[in-house]
Amino acid sequence: MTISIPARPYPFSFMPGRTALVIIDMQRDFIEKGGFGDALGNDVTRLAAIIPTVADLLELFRRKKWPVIHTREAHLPDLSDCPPSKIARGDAPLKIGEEGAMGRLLVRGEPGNQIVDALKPIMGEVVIDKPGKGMFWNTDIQSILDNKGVTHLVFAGVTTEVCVQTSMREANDRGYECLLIEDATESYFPQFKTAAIEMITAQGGIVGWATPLAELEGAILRELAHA
Ligand code: TIU
Repeated sequence: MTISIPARPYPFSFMPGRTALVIIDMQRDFIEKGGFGDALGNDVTRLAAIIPTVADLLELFRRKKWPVIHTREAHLPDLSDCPPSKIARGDAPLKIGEEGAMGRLLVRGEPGNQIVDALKPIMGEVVIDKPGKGMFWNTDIQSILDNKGVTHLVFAGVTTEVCVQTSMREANDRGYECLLIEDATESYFPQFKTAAIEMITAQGGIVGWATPLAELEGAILRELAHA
């Protein structure tokens, strides 16, 4: 069975069972005050606004028993997996590994590194700690997807033009068909979100597809009606 979803730049088709949801970095570090995103000078409230939509998308995959993968941007406590260039970049008052209001910034196991309560992973869902912006570099994601037979990825999370776009580009280069749920992703910069989605879908879907959650929900309902 194949499900076809209206999307930009043309309908996205996928087979249930070969499709995983990837929720990128919905962690307190980026979404709450006192975290890494806040230390970089960003207005974090923009990102919190998508939590209900991401929760609906997550619930849809859970109901269907389709695979779910959560990522976190996270470094080892000794920062041995963090390039010095990444720590040094910018003039933030707090750097990666320094103590913030929710523990050490972007460090595994710290309170700020946890996924927000509304989207907490449950048993059976994969959680990937990734040291880069992309989800493939220095992680086990490729073998996890291979073992599950996944060929299609549905993306959500933050931020659109940084970790989401980098992960989609990495996935696209590895042959995955990628759909971004455009109201389940957000940026600190609205113009960058718009531009990232345009870049992803331009040139016949050079990186992948984009569509609102309602189109995915509608396509699944239509499929059930025909089943
Ligand atoms: N700063 C910013 O927009 N994003 C990041 O640093 N990481 C992710 O996007 N997860």
